[in-house]
Amino acid sequence: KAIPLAEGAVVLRRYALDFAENIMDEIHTILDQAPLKKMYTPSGLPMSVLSSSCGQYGWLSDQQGYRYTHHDPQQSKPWPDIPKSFMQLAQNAAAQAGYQNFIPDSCLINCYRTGAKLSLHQDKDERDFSQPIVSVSLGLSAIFLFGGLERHIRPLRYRLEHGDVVVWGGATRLAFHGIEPIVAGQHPLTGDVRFNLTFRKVF
Ligand code: MD3
Ligand code: FE
Repeated sequence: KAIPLAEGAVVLRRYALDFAENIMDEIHTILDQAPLKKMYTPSGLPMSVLSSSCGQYGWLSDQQGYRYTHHDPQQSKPWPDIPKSFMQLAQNAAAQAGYQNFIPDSCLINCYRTGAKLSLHQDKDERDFSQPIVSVSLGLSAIFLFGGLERHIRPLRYRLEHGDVVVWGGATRLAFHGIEPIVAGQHPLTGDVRFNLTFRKVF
């Protein structure tokens, strides 16, 4: 069942649970072709999260800034396709939240090791903010920080667990958000890490 977290955000708790093994197999196949890599903020600071992408566009961050590209720069070939099962999951989840025509062209794969975090930020590199973002959490749980539309608003803390899917649309699409440092642990499917997938329509 769909639980509204805030105006425009719909949490589908454990929605991906039955697909998690298949998703992890697909993730490993993708990462064989487009390995995880460390990103750097435009100011040159290393990020603690490791990232890769699949789909028509992949997300990159380095001293040249945040951007989406057709190619994995380390592979000189296009990003791997988004697997059909990923598309179905993302589209079904979006439909549950009222988005009947969500066709993602990018899936960002984030890998969090112990202590990895994501500072409060907005996702503004996509063209059309009326399109939602669908996120899928796998493995170790995380404390998600859910802020407001301005950076100074103190974020709410919300636990995201293995299999949780959230559709971020409406007013929450431009909300500040982040992830608290991941606490050490072991998960039967992912071992000592958390994976997060974010499905987006970038262009
Ligand atoms: C709320 N990822 O990739 S997922 C990101 O767990 C990102 O890896 C986090 O923030 C992660 O940009 C959080 C949940 C999420 C994703 C995108 C959002 C929440 C969002 C965009 C707008 C508002
Ligand atoms: Fe984000």
